[in-house]
Amino acid sequence: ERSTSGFSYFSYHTLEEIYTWIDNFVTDHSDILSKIQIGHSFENRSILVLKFSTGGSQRPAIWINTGIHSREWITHATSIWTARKIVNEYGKDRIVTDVLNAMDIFMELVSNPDGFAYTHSMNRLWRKNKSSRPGIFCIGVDLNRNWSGFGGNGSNNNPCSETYHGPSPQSEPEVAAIVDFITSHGNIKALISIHSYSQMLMYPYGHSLETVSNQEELYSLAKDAVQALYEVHGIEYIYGSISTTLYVASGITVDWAYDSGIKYSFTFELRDTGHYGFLLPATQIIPTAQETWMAIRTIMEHTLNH
Ligand code: ING
Ligand code: ZN
Repeated sequence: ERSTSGFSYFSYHTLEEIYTWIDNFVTDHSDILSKIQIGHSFENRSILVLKFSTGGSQRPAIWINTGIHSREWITHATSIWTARKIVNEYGKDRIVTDVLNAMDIFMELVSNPDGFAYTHSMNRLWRKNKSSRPGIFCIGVDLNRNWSGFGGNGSNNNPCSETYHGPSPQSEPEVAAIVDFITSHGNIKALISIHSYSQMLMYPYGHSLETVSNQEELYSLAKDAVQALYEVHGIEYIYGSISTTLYVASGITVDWAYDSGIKYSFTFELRDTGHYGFLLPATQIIPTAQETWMAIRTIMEHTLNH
């Protein structure tokens, strides 16, 4: 590693720094990495995905995204560390090696680039995207309420709400880019959408208390993943379906993914439980990433074997 050797994995970074890191990282590891632009944000920023692949074509794949909510800075920092971990472990760790010999991994590090830029320039606690529409005074749509299944309980019709679902499903370019990519790929087996904070690992549904058909499998996989996470630094996560563990929420990423045929759809809420909340100190980036990695690895292994 040369071009990324000056990058600090112990610090939070701006959008520009992350995008520069992506370019350098892809250059350093061009044998297994490439960069895909899947769309543009409302303010016309590139929406980028890292592809980890050791060959083949349209291999079954695992999708991971972070930063749907721009203020959840620990999630971007975690996926950057995780990307490097995957590259470093390929050929060393049995599970990473087996996964990458059979599957591809896609990682969208900054799923809401406009919001993320705004958290650095204007408002550290901005959650939504930055879309605006004629006649509507408030800015932004909640990108975790804008998926199909849209408009039910736990979403809001008021554009000034933090959970505003937007004018129609997939109205937001940041959501449409993911839907189009995953749909046209057609072979995504697992989806992991990472938020903060609350220390939870959850699966569908969010929109109601209805149980999914493989709920027992998802429960036991979540249990194993949370155990693996706990063993790293003793951090406790709760787990279960979104609607029973957290609250009812409609139009969310993982409900759309599950109903699109992705049977392993999970969402994390990373550290902490509220002491620092969204302002998690940078000293916790590495430990958070380390423990989260063990849970992600558990989900990847199960996906590979099923
Ligand atoms: N909380 C999530 C929210 O969008 C969530 C909780 C995550 C609900 C995943 C549904 C699915 O309300 C945060 N912190 O963003
Ligand atoms: Zn969130």
